[in-house]
Amino acid sequence: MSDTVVISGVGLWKPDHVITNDELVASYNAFAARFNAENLAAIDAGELEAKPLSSSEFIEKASGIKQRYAYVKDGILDIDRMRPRIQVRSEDALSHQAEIALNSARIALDAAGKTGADVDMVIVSCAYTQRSYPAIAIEVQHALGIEGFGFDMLVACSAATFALQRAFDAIAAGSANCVLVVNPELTSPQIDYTDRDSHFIFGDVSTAMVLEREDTCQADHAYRIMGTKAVTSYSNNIRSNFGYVAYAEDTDPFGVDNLFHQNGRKVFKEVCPMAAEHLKAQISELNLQPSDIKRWWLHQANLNMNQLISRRLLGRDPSQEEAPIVIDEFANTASAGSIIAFCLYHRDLVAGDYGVICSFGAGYSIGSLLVQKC
Ligand code: CO8
Repeated sequence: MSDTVVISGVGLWKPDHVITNDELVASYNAFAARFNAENLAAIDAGELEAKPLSSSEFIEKASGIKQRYAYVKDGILDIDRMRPRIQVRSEDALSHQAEIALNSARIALDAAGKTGADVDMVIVSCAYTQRSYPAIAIEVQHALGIEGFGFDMLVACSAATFALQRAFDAIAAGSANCVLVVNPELTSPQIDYTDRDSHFIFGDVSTAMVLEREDTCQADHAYRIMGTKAVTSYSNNIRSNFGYVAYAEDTDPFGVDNLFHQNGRKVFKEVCPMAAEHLKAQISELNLQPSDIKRWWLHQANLNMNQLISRRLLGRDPSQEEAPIVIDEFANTASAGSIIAFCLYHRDLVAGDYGVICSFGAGYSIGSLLVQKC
């Protein structure tokens, strides 16, 4: 029996609806203009801050984002609402998040040549789950007819890489044979679309991966996991305070302070060096140099961040083949970003090529996997 663990199938599902920077900015600016007109007296008296205007040029230059996908577009651009209008489903119906999880899970299972009957562990790992219990993972397990067990994990932007590490450990330890890891990143309900600094950052998507032992793998494009590395270091610079205690605190669970907010500049400055050092340390554990790595599937929070990290690793700007960028099309999709990059850019590597999947973000948290094409 092989003790090597491989990623044997990957799946990417994206919503039908696109929101361009121009559409988002037009809506935000109309909201801001109305807010400023309605509150003119208070703003003039210095009692209230005017809402500043947003711009597509700033968004693309500062982040690399050109558009994002939305699970539900209706409502987001409506200045009387500024959030998606997601229909309530009955407890008997498939939940929204399980639905998008299944969309990517089925693609990953097909790519691996597996069915639910082959899987014995399911991890749904993402920045938010739409409810506390029953776990979304157990709903996905049920829908796919999987025997075994499933659980949800929340590690913000590192949810996917940390879950892959859990899957790797479980297979290596013999507590699972075949693990389905799914990242249904339904970010749009947690975005404050009335906040100029963060209204443009996120998009919805779902990704999935199948992991198994190399001797059961029949896939055409499998990747052997050569090493995993995870680190966390406490920071208040990226926060979402939404949670169940709001009910007892008598605070507004839907208040804007409870939505995603960050000090993006500080995050940029602090996380880039941490991520570059983390990656250097990871590959040196296998006596590899950055030049030995064919592809860097990096977290997709900011184009300039990725370029800075790549420059620290390579000493030069990376090509799209070396460190693929997908943030222009998808925006920041929390933990799914590096997995999207892997899904779209992994088939062309040849046996023996090395690559690294890496996430970095809230927590702070950094997770990475060193992989080799089988
Ligand atoms: N339009 C025009 N101007 C703007 C806008 C806008 N939309 N936003 C800000 N500005 C202005 C600012 O007010 C500022 O003006 P001034 O100089 O007069 O003060 C100027 O532009 C420059 O602002 P910044 O210094 O803030 O701009 P940056 O160049 O730093 O870019 C970014 C801002 C894009 C946010 C950048 O700092 C960044 O990407 N940082 C990295 C952040 C990051 O990686 N965060 C991780 C977040 S995700 C995560 O960890 C997990 C959360 C998971 C889920 C979330 C689901 C909702």
